Amino acid sequence: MNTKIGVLVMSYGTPQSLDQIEPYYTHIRRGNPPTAEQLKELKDRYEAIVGGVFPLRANTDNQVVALQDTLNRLNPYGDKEFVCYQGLKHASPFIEDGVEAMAGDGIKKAVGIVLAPHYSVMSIGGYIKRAEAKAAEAGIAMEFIRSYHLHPKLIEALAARVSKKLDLFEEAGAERSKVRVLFSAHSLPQKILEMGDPYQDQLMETSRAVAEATGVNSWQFTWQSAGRTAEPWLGPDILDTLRSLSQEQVEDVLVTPVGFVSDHLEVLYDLDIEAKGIAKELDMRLERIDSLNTDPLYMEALSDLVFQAEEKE
Ligand code: FEC
Repeated sequence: MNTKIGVLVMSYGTPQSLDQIEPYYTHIRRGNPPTAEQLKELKDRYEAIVGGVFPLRANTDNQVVALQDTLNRLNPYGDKEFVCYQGLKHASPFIEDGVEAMAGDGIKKAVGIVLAPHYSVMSIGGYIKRAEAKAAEAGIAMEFIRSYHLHPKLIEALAARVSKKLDLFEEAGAERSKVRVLFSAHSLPQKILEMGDPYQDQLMETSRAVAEATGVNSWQFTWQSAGRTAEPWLGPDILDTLRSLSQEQVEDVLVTPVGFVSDHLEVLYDLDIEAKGIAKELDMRLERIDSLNTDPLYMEALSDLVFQAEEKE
């Protein structure tokens, strides 16, 4: 009989209905409930994207299914089978539920991977810490993938999306070399820099690699989706960057959110509604690359990483 290797696929999590937004937001705020005003503002954003549906839910489900299929299709071992379990940071099934489900199925060895390519102690570090603690309690030996921001298949998948959209700009009459490619990612509090966190450097490395792979010279990196807290967050924010680009007479912008791998609020609202709205006011054309979602190359990249981690165990 084949040995079952567990794969804990971790992702941010999203509510499943409008009435779950409050507990979800409270969880993100480490148990502090949002004010009525903050809650309304978040509900309004979810309603604006798809009217009460939460795309990240189905997208994460699809990614987990696609990853399990890819793992078992490319499986280089004759005596092992890979079984994926979901573990979400801020919604059910939580990271701890995923580890418990593996233990319940008798899994003894597992690999943990996050559906986000760049390491920060405040993002991936947090996922791993929770999974490690629960795995130790459940008696599962786990190996973790901390980042994969330069995996060649990830870069290839992102580069293909950038090229496809640049072709569309050209077809619409724009000069390819004049389209400004704006790589973006979720901002984090500035204090991560004093902590020597690799997040910013990894994001720059991904951006540079995609620019090189696509022959793009006119590019820059910008932050997006900063939290609504009093402390300083990494900037410039994309909305300010768009205003500066307008002063530089840039007319065409291709947003490439390298820190996200799925369609969700931070892409569908922060970029497609908010950033596009500002671009319109500034008389700029703003497009964004399609999200990776279940892109086969992305699934292959994740599978390679799982196999490598499994060999280390
Ligand atoms: O579609 C959805 O339902 C969820 C979209 C979503 C993703 C996501 C990814 C990341 N976040 C990261 C860091 C922070 C920090 C705070 C924070 C707050 C929020 C709020 C919402 C939210 N995040 Fe998120 N994030 C998503 C959604 N995030 C909603 C709360 C309202 C707001 O501030 O907009 C601040 C927490 C605090 O108050 O202390 C920090 C990072 C990522 C990318 C890596 C990953 O996916 O884990 C980093 C998707």
